[in-house]
Amino acid sequence: MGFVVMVNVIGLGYIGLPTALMMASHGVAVVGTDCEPTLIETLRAGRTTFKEEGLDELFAAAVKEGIVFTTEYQVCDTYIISVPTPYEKLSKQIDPSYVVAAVKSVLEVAPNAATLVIESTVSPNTIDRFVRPVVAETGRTDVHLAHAPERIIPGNMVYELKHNNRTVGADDSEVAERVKELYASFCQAEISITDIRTAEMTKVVENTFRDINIAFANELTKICRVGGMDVHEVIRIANKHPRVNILNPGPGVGGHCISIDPWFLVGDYPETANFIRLARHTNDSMPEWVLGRAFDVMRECHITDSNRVGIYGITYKEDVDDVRESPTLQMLASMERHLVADPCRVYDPWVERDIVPGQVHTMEEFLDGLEMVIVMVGHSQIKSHPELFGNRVLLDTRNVLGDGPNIYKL
Ligand code: SAJ
Repeated sequence: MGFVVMVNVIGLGYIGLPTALMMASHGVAVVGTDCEPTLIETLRAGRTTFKEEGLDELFAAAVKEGIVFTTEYQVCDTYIISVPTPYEKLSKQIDPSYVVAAVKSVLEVAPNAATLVIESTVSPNTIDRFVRPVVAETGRTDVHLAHAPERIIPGNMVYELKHNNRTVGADDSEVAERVKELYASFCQAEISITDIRTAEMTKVVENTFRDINIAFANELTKICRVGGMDVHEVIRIANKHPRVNILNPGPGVGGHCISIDPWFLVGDYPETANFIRLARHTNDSMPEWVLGRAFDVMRECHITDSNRVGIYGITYKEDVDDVRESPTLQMLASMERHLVADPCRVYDPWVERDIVPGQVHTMEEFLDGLEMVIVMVGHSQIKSHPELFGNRVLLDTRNVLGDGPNIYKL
């Protein structure tokens, strides 16, 4: 392939790290930079920083190819910026401060004609409004900007990095083609070229599409509960229609993407993004709704001691170790608001570090003395072995445990 471009990946989190590793293992000379010294130490010690299918193998391949990890920004042809983009809780608008800070630091070292590729998800116009002025302040007219939003799904990142179609937005086709060629070093799928604002919008739209579709499934769950119907049977049959594909209802939408990106559109277009806002509120209402449902099941099963009810699953979805914006954390916060006195017993086989009070670290310790379990995450551990729960009462919010007299659904 003979492909040796010096790339500095800025931000080695859930997206930056696999992207850096993927490029390095495909012949690109990569330096990964992160401002967090302990993260760099861990990587230098030969360990990855989160669990993900195929990541350790990819890491080993990248290290073999000579990837370097550092806290310093490098002098490079190309920078890939993949830092977090949270939103302001009140205005619902994007908080571009991490992106802006990264761009400023890059500009201090970037050589003439360097290309800055923003991978972080940003709302449409963020690059025009916040990044271009930073470049203009430095008086630099030689650097190029591009936006190449990531699309990989946690749980299948390594595969999707290679096989998902991608988008590259840039100001001119020559820059776009160069960035495309860089991604084509590992991406075997189609790479569409467009302008920067369109690229920004497509990314936010993709996640909003999914949020709205999950909200629809969640609203159906509530309707079916009130109407005494089995939502899963309704969805199963409705989905046999050739143009219907309803997603899975669940205890809420977590993660750092789908639960956040739609807010960018609501924040920027508050008068018009009504449907999107409602979907967000619907999904955000689910953890509290699960709590109400748990109380109903407890009543029905004559369980009066809430200390004998535990929560299985802390992560935002199955078989990942990411707990950001997780429905379980939202539900625990809601319990606190309702002044539930004792911390609930909580267990997640994917979460080794202590995140919440009441958390235990083995299934045995978790189940000891429990009469009921609220299953918030459908990890493979229980999907393939629902018998682990014995004959306890189960509130199966993910519909993964099958049917049984002790199994209640949302
Ligand atoms: N969920 C449901 N029902 C479903 C599907 C998901 O309740 O039918 C819940 C999950 O349990 C989870 C949340 O929604 O709490 C989001 O999970 P997800 O698997 O749908 O998506 P993420 O957040 O892991 O990754 C998404 C993906 N976007 C789309 O599928 C449009 C991924 O491709 C993006 O790269 C990623 O966001 C991102 O980083 O933006």
